[in-house]
Amino acid sequence: MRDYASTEIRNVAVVGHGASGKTTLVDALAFVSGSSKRHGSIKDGTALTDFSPEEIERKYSINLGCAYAEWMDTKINLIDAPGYADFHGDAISALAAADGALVVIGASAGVEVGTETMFHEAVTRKDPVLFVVSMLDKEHASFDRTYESIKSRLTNKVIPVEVPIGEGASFRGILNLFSKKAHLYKKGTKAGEYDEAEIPADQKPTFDKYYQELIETIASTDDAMLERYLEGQEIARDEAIAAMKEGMKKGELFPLFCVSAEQTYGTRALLTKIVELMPSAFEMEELHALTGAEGDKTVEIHAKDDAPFSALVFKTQSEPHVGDVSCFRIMSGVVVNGAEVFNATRNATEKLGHLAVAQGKERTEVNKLHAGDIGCVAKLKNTHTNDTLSTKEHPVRLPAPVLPEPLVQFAVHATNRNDEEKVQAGLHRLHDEDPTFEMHYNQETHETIVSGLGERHLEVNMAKLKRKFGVTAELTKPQIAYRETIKGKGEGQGRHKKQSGGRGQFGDCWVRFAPLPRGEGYVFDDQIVGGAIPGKFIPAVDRGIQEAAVRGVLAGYPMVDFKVECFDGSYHSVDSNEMSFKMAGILAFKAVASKCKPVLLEPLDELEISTPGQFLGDVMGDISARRGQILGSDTIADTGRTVVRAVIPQAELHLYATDLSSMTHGHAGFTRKFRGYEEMPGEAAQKIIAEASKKTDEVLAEA
Ligand SMILES: Nc1nc2c(ncn2[C@@H]2O[C@H](COP(=O)(O)OP(=O)(O)OP(=O)(O)O)[C@@H](O)[C@H]2O)c(=O)[nH]1
Ligand SMILES: [Mg+2]
Repeated sequence: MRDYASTEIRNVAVVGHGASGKTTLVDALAFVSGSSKRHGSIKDGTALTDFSPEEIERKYSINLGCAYAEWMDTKINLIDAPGYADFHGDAISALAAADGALVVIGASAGVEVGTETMFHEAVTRKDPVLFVVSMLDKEHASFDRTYESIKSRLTNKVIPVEVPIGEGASFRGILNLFSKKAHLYKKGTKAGEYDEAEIPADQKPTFDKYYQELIETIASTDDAMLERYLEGQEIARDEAIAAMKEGMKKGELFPLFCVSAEQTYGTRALLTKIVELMPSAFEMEELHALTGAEGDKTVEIHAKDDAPFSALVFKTQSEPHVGDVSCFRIMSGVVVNGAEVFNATRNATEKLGHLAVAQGKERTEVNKLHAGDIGCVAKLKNTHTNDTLSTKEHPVRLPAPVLPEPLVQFAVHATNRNDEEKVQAGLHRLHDEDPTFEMHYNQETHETIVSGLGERHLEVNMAKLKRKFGVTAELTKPQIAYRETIKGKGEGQGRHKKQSGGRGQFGDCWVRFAPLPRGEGYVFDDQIVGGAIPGKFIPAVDRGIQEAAVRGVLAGYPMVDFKVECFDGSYHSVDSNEMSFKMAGILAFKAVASKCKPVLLEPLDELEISTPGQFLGDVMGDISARRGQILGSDTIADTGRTVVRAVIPQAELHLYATDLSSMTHGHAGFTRKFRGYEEMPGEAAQKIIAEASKKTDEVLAEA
């Protein structure tokens, strides 16, 4: 491959709802341009950017994928983003690596939730957006309906630059409004070849209508142009394109194109427009990065070759037999094959051996890459997704894209107990690749918890674990870390006495229990006067009580938030020792705690749920059904959405993300954070207590 300078590079993220045809489009664009040798397909498992076994098996994208199309002396880097919400993290990373977005919309489905999400992400990032109506050959395809759905649900600044001739089975061409020509396709077209023709007579009214709309819209972006247009002057193609590009940059215009990627119809015109309308990598807006490992200063980063090298690693992926493959976007400077670079995020030096560009899973070695380009490299030792590569002389850290928080949790257990360590190591590696997949150990329930963006996300990661690291693990509903406390006061004795020949054991203590406010833990108060218990044995009483409290008195959960006063006792000058007083403490706990109105505490989370108004009733009703308490709600005027704040017991939140999504057809979102512990209401608590005693009985029966 030849060298491409920053001005000759376009970086485009291909985003949209699940199954809208993104991967098929990326494959077709790379193939039609001649940069990829084979026209792959999802059905055959040969699509360029869906090459992992997990993707081939499931027939949807899981990881972002990199490809390129060389067209009009330009290298178009295409980053294929997954569409399903479970893999939203990679879609954000794709946008972070690109300078513009193709938002793909299936012509039968129209705008869907994922289209809205990704369009808003792109607009928020101030990326120029180009809409692509895909699958126009499919049954029930409708250009008009799709166009209307964009206007009503996304933006009324959308403007068609192409209009299809025919739809569904009769889709056979496009009206190219800029060139004022028709592109006519023949059945069996292999690589987007078409006959250019005058606008067919039966299409003339359609053409006239959309042409007028296009030119008026473009002209109205500039007063001088509008004046000339109103005077009846022609707006030249180049001028119109330049104005449209400018309008896109400002977020005032969103052009719309038409394709059937499977048949390669419309792909050549789209490639041309990507080159003409998307900003070059050189036009990248300046970025602000932190310098040095400590990040003490901010610097401006420009896509210039003569600046120090800096690059954002937007994806790492480990592959058996290959090692880690890292994809990076160069933000400034050039990089040569074999260069030594510095990872300031982790304070590690890395060597870029076999510097390459990726066409799906194929990597082609290159000598040099310029500012703004996208490259990849294998076998970096310490570099993970979202790290910055730079140089030792000019270490910088680029702002990492903000990825969504994982909200779905499962406990994970190695299928084979001996594999526990390998499972842990594998899960860590999966997190390094995908920061939206997390793991932690819950000390209270002794379980490893994995969290992700959805059930499908976690299930796919278990499949990756098996294939990449050769171990299997199962996901189960996580145990809830209940606790116990007391609501009443009480006092009593713990007396341990044992006489078994030789030297005996003797310890005796009197204690008072009282509840403490939530979150205060445990307090031990030594009130012994006159040496009723010798000072050296008192800590043993405390330890005994703490040891017994770990197992509670109701259902085996740790008892918290209570105070113990040790106010009396007795000892034996020969038989008393620490062990005996610890036993006395244990006995005292058992005797007293159960008399002090013990209750179960449960962990609660605070949620902020954002939902469109029409689902509010269902969302609220569901919160009550989950024993939740609504704290308040706010309606956001310009979006018509309501944000509900509620406190819900963790025990009722397993799979909430899935349930909320099906309740609102994917339109609602939420955040969740730990709120604290509260007393569990009677009926629910009784169930947990009954379950615990059943478990104890089973253990006893087995013994
Ligand atoms: N008829 C027709 N089918 C298409 C076309 N493009 C894609 N498809 C089919 O639509 C399905 C989804 O296509 P993909 O390319 O995987 O869609 P995607 O947007 O990448 O999906 P995710 O990665 O899961 O978000 C596949 O079965 C494709 O074969 C098209 O132009 N015409
Ligand atoms: Mg895909």
